[in-house]
Amino acid sequence: MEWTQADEKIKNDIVDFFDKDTTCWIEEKAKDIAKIMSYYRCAMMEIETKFKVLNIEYSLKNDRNPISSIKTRLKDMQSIRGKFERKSIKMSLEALEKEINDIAGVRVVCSFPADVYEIAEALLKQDDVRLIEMKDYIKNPKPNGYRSLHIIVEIPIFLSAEKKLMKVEIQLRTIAMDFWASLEHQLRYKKDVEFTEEMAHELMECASISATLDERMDKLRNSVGNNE
Ligand code: 0O2
Repeated sequence: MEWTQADEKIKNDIVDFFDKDTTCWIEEKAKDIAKIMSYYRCAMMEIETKFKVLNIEYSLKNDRNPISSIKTRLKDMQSIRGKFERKSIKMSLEALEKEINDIAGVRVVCSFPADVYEIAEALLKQDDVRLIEMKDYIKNPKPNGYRSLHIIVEIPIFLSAEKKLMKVEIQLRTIAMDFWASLEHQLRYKKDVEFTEEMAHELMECASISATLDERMDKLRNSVGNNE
Protein backbone atom coordinates (compact mmCIF):
# COMPACT_ATOMS: atom_id res chain seq x y z
CA MET A 1 0.00 0.00 0.00
CA GLU A 2 1.31 3.46 -0.90
CA TRP A 3 1.61 6.11 1.83
CA THR A 4 -0.59 9.09 0.96
CA GLN A 5 0.39 12.58 2.19
CA ALA A 6 -2.31 12.36 4.89
CA ASP A 7 -0.96 8.98 6.07
CA GLU A 8 2.56 10.45 6.16
CA LYS A 9 1.33 13.30 8.37
CA ILE A 10 -0.38 10.91 10.80
CA LYS A 11 2.81 8.81 10.99
CA ASN A 12 4.95 11.90 11.65
CA ASP A 13 2.49 13.16 14.28
CA ILE A 14 2.74 9.78 16.08
CA VAL A 15 6.54 9.84 15.97
CA ASP A 16 6.53 13.45 17.30
CA PHE A 17 3.98 12.61 20.00
CA PHE A 18 6.03 9.87 21.67
CA ASP A 19 9.49 10.62 23.02
CA LYS A 20 12.44 8.52 21.80
CA ASP A 21 12.42 6.23 24.87
CA THR A 22 8.76 5.40 24.43
CA THR A 23 9.23 4.68 20.72
CA CYS A 24 12.13 2.33 21.59
CA TRP A 25 9.99 0.64 24.29
CA ILE A 26 7.13 0.08 21.81
CA GLU A 27 9.55 -1.35 19.24
CA GLU A 28 11.07 -3.66 21.88
CA LYS A 29 7.63 -4.95 22.99
CA ALA A 30 6.55 -5.46 19.37
CA LYS A 31 9.68 -7.56 18.81
CA ASP A 32 8.96 -9.67 21.94
CA ILE A 33 5.39 -10.28 20.81
CA ALA A 34 6.54 -11.22 17.29
CA LYS A 35 9.01 -13.69 18.85
CA ILE A 36 6.33 -15.36 20.99
CA MET A 37 3.96 -15.52 18.03
CA SER A 38 6.67 -17.25 15.97
CA TYR A 39 7.03 -19.87 18.76
CA TYR A 40 3.27 -20.51 18.61
CA ARG A 41 3.53 -20.86 14.82
CA CYS A 42 6.26 -23.51 15.30
CA ALA A 43 4.14 -25.40 17.86
CA MET A 44 1.20 -25.33 15.45
CA MET A 45 3.41 -26.75 12.69
CA GLU A 46 4.60 -29.55 15.04
CA ILE A 47 1.03 -30.56 15.84
CA GLU A 48 -0.02 -30.38 12.19
CA THR A 49 2.87 -32.69 11.27
CA LYS A 50 1.92 -35.14 14.03
CA PHE A 51 -1.60 -35.40 12.58
CA LYS A 52 -0.26 -35.79 9.03
CA VAL A 53 1.97 -38.63 10.21
CA LEU A 54 -0.97 -40.34 11.96
CA ASN A 55 -3.10 -39.95 8.84
CA ILE A 56 -0.44 -41.64 6.69
CA GLU A 57 -0.02 -44.47 9.17
CA TYR A 58 -3.78 -45.10 9.51
CA SER A 59 -4.31 -44.95 5.75
CA LEU A 60 -1.63 -47.61 5.22
CA LYS A 61 -3.15 -49.77 7.97
CA ASN A 62 -6.84 -49.38 7.11
CA ASP A 63 -6.79 -48.36 3.45
CA ARG A 64 -8.59 -45.08 4.07
CA ASN A 65 -7.78 -41.63 5.46
CA PRO A 66 -9.38 -40.91 8.84
CA ILE A 67 -8.47 -37.21 8.50
CA SER A 68 -10.23 -35.31 5.78
CA SER A 69 -8.51 -31.93 6.30
CA ILE A 70 -6.30 -29.99 8.72
CA LYS A 71 -6.44 -26.21 9.12
CA THR A 72 -4.19 -24.04 11.25
CA ARG A 73 -4.62 -20.49 12.44
CA LEU A 74 -2.71 -18.05 14.62
CA LYS A 75 -5.01 -15.81 16.66
CA ASP A 76 -4.72 -12.19 15.52
CA MET A 77 -3.85 -9.39 17.94
CA GLN A 78 -7.35 -7.92 17.81
CA SER A 79 -8.96 -11.23 18.90
CA ILE A 80 -6.30 -11.62 21.60
CA ARG A 81 -7.10 -8.15 22.93
CA GLY A 82 -10.83 -8.99 22.83
CA LYS A 83 -10.21 -12.13 24.89
CA PHE A 84 -8.20 -10.17 27.50
CA GLU A 85 -11.07 -7.69 27.77
CA ARG A 86 -13.70 -10.45 28.10
CA LYS A 87 -11.65 -12.13 30.84
CA SER A 88 -10.93 -8.74 32.49
CA ILE A 89 -7.20 -9.47 32.55
CA LYS A 90 -4.53 -6.82 32.07
CA MET A 91 -2.61 -7.49 28.87
CA SER A 92 1.05 -8.43 29.31
CA LEU A 93 3.50 -10.85 27.73
CA GLU A 94 3.35 -13.11 30.82
CA ALA A 95 -0.47 -13.12 30.79
CA LEU A 96 -0.43 -13.86 27.06
CA GLU A 97 1.38 -17.16 27.61
CA LYS A 98 -0.37 -18.04 30.88
CA GLU A 99 -3.99 -17.08 30.26
CA ILE A 100 -4.64 -17.48 26.52
CA ASN A 101 -4.69 -21.12 25.47
CA ASP A 102 -5.81 -20.77 21.88
CA ILE A 103 -3.21 -18.50 20.26
CA ALA A 104 -2.14 -21.48 18.16
CA GLY A 105 -5.13 -23.38 16.80
CA VAL A 106 -5.31 -26.58 14.79
CA ARG A 107 -8.62 -27.85 13.41
CA VAL A 108 -8.75 -31.49 12.35
CA VAL A 109 -11.74 -32.61 10.31
CA CYS A 110 -12.31 -36.37 10.37
CA SER A 111 -14.55 -38.60 8.29
CA PHE A 112 -16.42 -40.38 11.12
CA PRO A 113 -17.06 -39.65 14.84
CA ALA A 114 -15.10 -42.77 15.83
CA ASP A 115 -12.09 -41.36 13.94
CA VAL A 116 -12.20 -38.19 16.06
CA TYR A 117 -11.68 -40.15 19.27
CA GLU A 118 -9.16 -42.59 17.75
CA ILE A 119 -7.00 -39.79 16.34
CA ALA A 120 -7.22 -37.75 19.58
CA GLU A 121 -6.19 -40.79 21.64
CA ALA A 122 -3.28 -41.55 19.30
CA LEU A 123 -1.99 -37.99 19.67
CA LEU A 124 -2.37 -37.92 23.45
CA LYS A 125 -0.41 -41.19 23.77
CA GLN A 126 2.72 -39.53 22.36
CA ASP A 127 5.22 -38.92 25.14
CA ASP A 128 6.03 -35.31 24.21
CA VAL A 129 2.35 -34.29 24.28
CA ARG A 130 0.87 -33.21 27.63
CA LEU A 131 -2.89 -32.86 27.98
CA ILE A 132 -3.85 -29.60 29.70
CA GLU A 133 -7.61 -29.60 29.18
CA MET A 134 -10.28 -31.51 27.27
CA LYS A 135 -13.81 -30.29 26.49
CA ASP A 136 -16.02 -32.86 24.83
CA TYR A 137 -18.74 -30.93 23.04
CA ILE A 138 -19.60 -34.10 21.06
CA LYS A 139 -20.81 -36.03 24.11
CA ASN A 140 -22.05 -32.76 25.67
CA PRO A 141 -22.99 -30.35 22.84
CA LYS A 142 -23.23 -26.61 23.57
CA PRO A 143 -26.81 -25.32 24.07
CA ASN A 144 -26.84 -23.96 20.49
CA GLY A 145 -25.99 -27.42 19.10
CA TYR A 146 -22.23 -26.88 18.55
CA ARG A 147 -20.29 -30.18 18.56
CA SER A 148 -16.51 -30.71 18.51
CA LEU A 149 -13.82 -32.25 20.68
CA HIS A 150 -11.56 -29.50 22.06
CA ILE A 151 -8.20 -30.34 23.55
CA ILE A 152 -5.49 -28.05 24.81
CA VAL A 153 -2.05 -29.64 24.78
CA GLU A 154 1.44 -28.54 25.65
CA ILE A 155 4.30 -29.62 23.39
CA PRO A 156 8.01 -28.78 23.25
CA ILE A 157 9.56 -26.83 20.41
CA PHE A 158 13.31 -27.09 20.05
CA LEU A 159 15.15 -23.84 19.34
CA SER A 160 18.89 -23.42 18.77
CA ALA A 161 19.65 -22.78 22.45
CA GLU A 162 16.57 -23.85 24.38
CA LYS A 163 13.45 -25.98 24.53
CA LYS A 164 10.16 -24.13 24.97
CA LEU A 165 6.85 -25.62 26.04
CA MET A 166 3.98 -24.16 24.03
CA LYS A 167 0.21 -24.60 24.25
CA VAL A 168 -1.94 -25.42 21.23
CA GLU A 169 -5.73 -25.66 21.01
CA ILE A 170 -6.91 -28.56 18.86
CA GLN A 171 -10.48 -28.82 17.63
CA LEU A 172 -11.41 -32.25 16.25
CA ARG A 173 -14.73 -32.74 14.50
CA THR A 174 -16.41 -34.66 11.71
CA ILE A 175 -17.22 -33.28 8.26
CA ALA A 176 -20.87 -32.90 9.35
CA MET A 177 -19.90 -31.03 12.56
CA ASP A 178 -17.55 -28.79 10.58
CA PHE A 179 -20.22 -28.04 7.97
CA TRP A 180 -22.66 -26.97 10.71
CA ALA A 181 -20.07 -24.92 12.67
CA SER A 182 -18.83 -23.05 9.57
CA LEU A 183 -22.32 -22.09 8.45
CA GLU A 184 -23.44 -21.21 11.99
CA HIS A 185 -20.40 -18.94 12.34
CA GLN A 186 -21.19 -17.21 9.04
CA LEU A 187 -24.85 -16.70 9.96
CA ARG A 188 -24.27 -15.57 13.54
CA TYR A 189 -21.70 -12.96 12.62
CA LYS A 190 -23.56 -11.54 9.62
CA LYS A 191 -23.37 -7.76 9.86
CA ASP A 192 -26.50 -5.70 10.63
CA VAL A 193 -28.78 -8.75 10.97
CA GLU A 194 -30.54 -9.49 14.23
CA PHE A 195 -30.23 -13.16 15.19
CA THR A 196 -33.75 -14.17 16.22
CA GLU A 197 -34.95 -17.00 18.48
CA GLU A 198 -36.51 -18.72 15.46
CA MET A 199 -33.14 -18.70 13.68
CA ALA A 200 -31.44 -20.15 16.78
CA HIS A 201 -34.11 -22.85 16.96
CA GLU A 202 -33.67 -23.69 13.27
CA LEU A 203 -29.91 -24.01 13.79
CA MET A 204 -30.52 -26.35 16.74
CA GLU A 205 -32.66 -28.52 14.45
CA CYS A 206 -29.91 -28.56 11.82
CA ALA A 207 -27.38 -29.56 14.52
CA SER A 208 -29.61 -32.43 15.54
CA ILE A 209 -29.93 -33.58 11.89
CA SER A 210 -26.14 -33.44 11.52
CA ALA A 211 -25.72 -35.49 14.74
CA THR A 212 -28.14 -38.13 13.39
CA LEU A 213 -26.23 -38.18 10.10
CA ASP A 214 -22.95 -38.82 11.97
CA GLU A 215 -24.54 -41.65 13.98
CA ARG A 216 -25.89 -43.33 10.85
CA MET A 217 -22.59 -42.97 8.98
CA ASP A 218 -20.73 -44.45 11.97
CA LYS A 219 -23.11 -47.46 11.96
CA LEU A 220 -22.62 -47.86 8.22
CA ARG A 221 -18.86 -47.74 8.70
CA ASN A 222 -19.10 -50.50 11.33
CA SER A 223 -21.27 -52.64 9.02
CA VAL A 224 -18.81 -52.22 6.14
CA GLY A 225 -15.97 -53.08 8.55
CA ASN A 226 -17.75 -56.25 9.74
CA ASN A 227 -18.36 -57.40 6.16
CA GLU A 228 -14.70 -57.10 5.18
P1 0O2 B 1 -11.74 -18.36 16.73
O1 0O2 B 1 -12.05 -17.56 15.51
O2 0O2 B 1 -11.84 -19.84 16.45
O3 0O2 B 1 -10.48 -17.98 17.40
P2 0O2 B 1 -11.62 -20.26 26.48
O4 0O2 B 1 -10.65 -20.42 25.31
O5 0O2 B 1 -11.83 -21.56 27.23
O6 0O2 B 1 -11.31 -19.11 27.34
P3 0O2 B 1 -14.22 -20.66 25.43
O7 0O2 B 1 -15.09 -19.84 24.52
O8 0O2 B 1 -14.87 -21.18 26.67
O9 0O2 B 1 -12.96 -19.82 25.78
O10 0O2 B 1 -13.60 -21.89 24.64
P4 0O2 B 1 -14.35 -23.04 23.88
O11 0O2 B 1 -15.74 -23.22 24.34
O12 0O2 B 1 -13.44 -24.21 23.99
O13 0O2 B 1 -14.45 -22.49 22.36
C1 0O2 B 1 -13.39 -21.89 21.71
C2 0O2 B 1 -13.49 -22.00 20.19
O14 0O2 B 1 -14.40 -23.05 19.78
C3 0O2 B 1 -14.04 -20.76 19.51
O15 0O2 B 1 -12.98 -19.89 19.30
C4 0O2 B 1 -14.60 -21.31 18.20
O16 0O2 B 1 -13.57 -21.55 17.25
C5 0O2 B 1 -15.16 -22.64 18.65
N1 0O2 B 1 -16.56 -22.53 19.09
C6 0O2 B 1 -17.01 -22.59 20.35
N2 0O2 B 1 -18.35 -22.47 20.39
C7 0O2 B 1 -18.76 -22.32 19.12
C8 0O2 B 1 -20.07 -22.17 18.49
O17 0O2 B 1 -21.10 -22.12 19.15
N3 0O2 B 1 -20.08 -22.06 17.14
C9 0O2 B 1 -18.95 -22.11 16.36
N4 0O2 B 1 -19.10 -22.00 15.03
N5 0O2 B 1 -17.71 -22.24 16.92
C10 0O2 B 1 -17.62 -22.35 18.27
P5 0O2 B 1 -13.16 -18.32 19.21
O18 0O2 B 1 -12.10 -17.70 20.05
O19 0O2 B 1 -14.57 -17.93 19.52
O20 0O2 B 1 -12.93 -17.98 17.69
